[in-house]
Amino acid sequence: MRIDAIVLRELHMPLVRPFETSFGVTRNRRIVLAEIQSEGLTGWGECTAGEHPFFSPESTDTAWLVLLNELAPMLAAESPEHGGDCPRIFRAVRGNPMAKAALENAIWDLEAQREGISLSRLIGGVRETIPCGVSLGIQASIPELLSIVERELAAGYQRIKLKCKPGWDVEVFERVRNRWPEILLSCDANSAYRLRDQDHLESFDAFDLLMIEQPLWHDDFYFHSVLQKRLNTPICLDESIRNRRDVLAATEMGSCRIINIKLGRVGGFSEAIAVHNAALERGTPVWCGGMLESGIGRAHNIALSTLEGFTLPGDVSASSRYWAEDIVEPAVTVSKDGEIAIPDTPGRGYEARTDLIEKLTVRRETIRAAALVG
Ligand code: OSB
Ligand code: MG
Repeated sequence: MRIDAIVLRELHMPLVRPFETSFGVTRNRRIVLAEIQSEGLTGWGECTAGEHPFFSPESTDTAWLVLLNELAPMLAAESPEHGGDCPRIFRAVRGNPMAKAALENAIWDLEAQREGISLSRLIGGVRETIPCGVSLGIQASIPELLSIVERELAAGYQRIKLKCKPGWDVEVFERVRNRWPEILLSCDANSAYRLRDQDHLESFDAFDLLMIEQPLWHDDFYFHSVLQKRLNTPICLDESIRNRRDVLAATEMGSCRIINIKLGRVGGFSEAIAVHNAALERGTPVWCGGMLESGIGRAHNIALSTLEGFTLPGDVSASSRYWAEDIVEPAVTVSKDGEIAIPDTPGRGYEARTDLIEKLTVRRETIRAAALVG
């Protein structure tokens, strides 16, 4: 496909409520979107980098520079036929997976539109609906958290994930478990613990958690394998898993029993599918993580979640939990039984609201193939 233009935008989007993790509080998202125009069609991708390099080394600002100065010119100089061509096109650039994913996922969206099929079908998805969970941030008090859990369960969500850190963990789990003995409950530490906390982490076993997500260092496999041997609760790796090889290493070493897949963290659909396939071959369940995405990134997460190995409820939830107004039409909604229905229209299945996107844009750059500029 001929690439006519790549438009990069930064949008400012205030969250409806602050989101607190062990690494900080997010109130306002600064989201980079990639819009790729090709032969009358428009593909959209979202860069999931955070405002600060706290989850991973990328941030909104680093991704912007890498997209503008390196990746978008590389892509504009090519005519990729498939989203799957992007890893080769971007191969010279080390790291920066979230920046790469913004462009690669927009090409997958375009490819699905050109083929006249949904993105889910293009990637080989097998589900008509996907099961949804919620990720609940650290709150000012336990009673406040309990009322949020109550609300999300009433809304139908199938799994509650509690962000945790030293000082916001066992007491919280105990209170939630006492009130809801049967629900699927998990926790996510975002690397807040160290090996000296092993006895403390072992005490989490008492709460029948579905998993403990990324308890130790963001880049570690070995010490997670040491910890996993001591725990009955499965460890789930998020931050550590960057590609398919990491799945092989982590499963061989016994670093985890469950894997969280995030499109941005692994660099886009090509690697996400490879990660999924490797996990499926090894019998390791996966689920789709979230990064407080706008509707564009959310649409891609929904398509990814339809692959066979996504057997656990993900962190993909309704637009209204994040945004007063989402930038897609229709907004993402979740049914009373906690499911999202997969759209079957061509491409990502959620229209970009270009007027609203324009209104929220604080900077914009257009990249064209060098031959077209002169
Ligand atoms: O670790 O899964 C995480 C949000 C930002 C950065 C990292 C994570 C998260 C979430 C939120 O848990 C998931 C969501 O609701 O989008
Ligand atoms: Mg996580």
